[in-house]
Amino acid sequence: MGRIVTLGELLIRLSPPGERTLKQTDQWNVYVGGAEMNVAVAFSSLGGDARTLTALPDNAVGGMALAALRKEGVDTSFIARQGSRVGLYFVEKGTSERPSKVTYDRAFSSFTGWTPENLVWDELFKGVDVLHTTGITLALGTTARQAALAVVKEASRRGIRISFDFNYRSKLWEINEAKQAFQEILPYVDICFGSSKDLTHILGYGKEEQADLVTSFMKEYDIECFASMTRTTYSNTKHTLQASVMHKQKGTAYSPAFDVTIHDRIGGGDAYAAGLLYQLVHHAGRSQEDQIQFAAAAGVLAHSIDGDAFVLAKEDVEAFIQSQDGSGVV
Ligand code: KDG
Repeated sequence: MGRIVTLGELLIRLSPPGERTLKQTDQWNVYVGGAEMNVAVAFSSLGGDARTLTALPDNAVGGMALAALRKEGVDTSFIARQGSRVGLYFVEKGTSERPSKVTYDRAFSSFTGWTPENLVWDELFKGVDVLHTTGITLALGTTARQAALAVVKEASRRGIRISFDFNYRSKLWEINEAKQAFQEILPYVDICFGSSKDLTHILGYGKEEQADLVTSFMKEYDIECFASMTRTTYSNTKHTLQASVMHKQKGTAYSPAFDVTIHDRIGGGDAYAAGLLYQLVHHAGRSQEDQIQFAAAAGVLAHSIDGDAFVLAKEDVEAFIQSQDGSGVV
């Protein structure tokens, strides 16, 4: 036991170096990302056992992406080699004066045509505690949505905990479509990553006091725990980040608020999700305060790393916590 499986699309990110724009650049930094891939890489880097379920073309680009996952210790043995392309996205880094810009070029990626029909469930789920996916996967079309639901239902039927991050991307779909898809998956979800804005803006909950809002949501879908990360933004280069987790029996715990200098913020939410999953799977007996502090610290550190994926070890996270207040998790 102690293993997680993540399900979603791998994306290759192309970014001009520094603060150059797409039009200006003649050089590119290339990173392997995709929210669910990032969670698998982060979980593995922290010292856990992560497997990922996706599809990549059987060509050199697919091979490059596969190698990047393997390098970080992710189990790639269930990745299908099919279809003709890896999804791409382009990111222009923002400055204190102008926002970052994301442009997707991901239509018809190999993953959007993937179905779970050839999976051997017993093999896939051997030793697995948690299956993690996100709203991005549900946004990638009917085939991806149905595939995700089928995997989630099978995992849930086997007693595997389902972890879901809303990860709403307005460039991928409309709120009404997202609401319907979220309502379909939420009855199977045990661990949910999101914000009160997801609950009000997407699911249509009333704007009551935040604690009541989350409590009503958790009751309605029988969610075991709901984790949120709040960012108070000062600029595109600095913000303050605080995470909280509400457990249906244990109540709510908060991390300290961390001031963050943003080197590269993409993947911060995924590192934080992986950090909490790592704690829930490997340190279930720790206090919620320690667990959420570790998760938030992983999210903070991710902002200091180039690229989408978090590639630090749990010792780095612990050293960072101790450097902040001397009371870190050991
Ligand atoms: O959470 C980080 C992801 O947003 C990034 O890796 C790209 O998966 C991605 C997406 O769809 O935006």
